[in-house]
Amino acid sequence: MSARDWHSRVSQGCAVALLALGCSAGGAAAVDASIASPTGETVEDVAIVLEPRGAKAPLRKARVVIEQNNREFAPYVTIVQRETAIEFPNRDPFKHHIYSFSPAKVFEVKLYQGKPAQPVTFDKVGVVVLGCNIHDWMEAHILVVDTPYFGKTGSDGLVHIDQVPAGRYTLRVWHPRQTAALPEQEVEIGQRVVRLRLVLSVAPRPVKPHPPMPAEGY
Ligand SMILES: [Cu+2]
Repeated sequence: MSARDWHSRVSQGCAVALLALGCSAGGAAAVDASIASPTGETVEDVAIVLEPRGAKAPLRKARVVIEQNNREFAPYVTIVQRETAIEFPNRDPFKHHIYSFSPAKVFEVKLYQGKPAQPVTFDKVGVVVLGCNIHDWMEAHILVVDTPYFGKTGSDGLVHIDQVPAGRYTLRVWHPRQTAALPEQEVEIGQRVVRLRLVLSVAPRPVKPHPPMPAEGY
């Protein structure tokens, strides 16, 4: 899925409230967002992405790690800027074999333990779904974006994006299990904190029970 496709479908049922309020303490521009479900529950792992509408955003090198631990990926959702290299250390005492068939990045790291010799660089914008050949239930999502200004909500449904230069941005909202996309919108960032209150409908994560650990340990 390309970045353009994220919001090709506009949600009819989701309300969006956008408010710009008050000066931030240090005059630095920032975005504070809270995301709730239509019934008022907080929503975790929602990506909030700000793409500059003018000049290209600078590339920021970040060290990003997605672990395999207790036969799960952690974290479940990762957002990175294009060209970011991600490490996939296996913390389990047995092997994983991770892969993606997503057009934004097709790759696999074959049966391995410990830390693979090379990180994987994500050079195309889009969504990458990770799986594991050994453990069918393992699943994680990488959102590759063309900007360093992004964040994702914690379990409290809140996200804070700091140090955003003043200017006009396209705001995108995304969650891997959203049932309808929110429309993108334009946001003006100045010497104020932009506060967003968003409503997003997200399907529950399917419960995929882990089979008991076999005696040989995988
Ligand atoms: Cu695995």
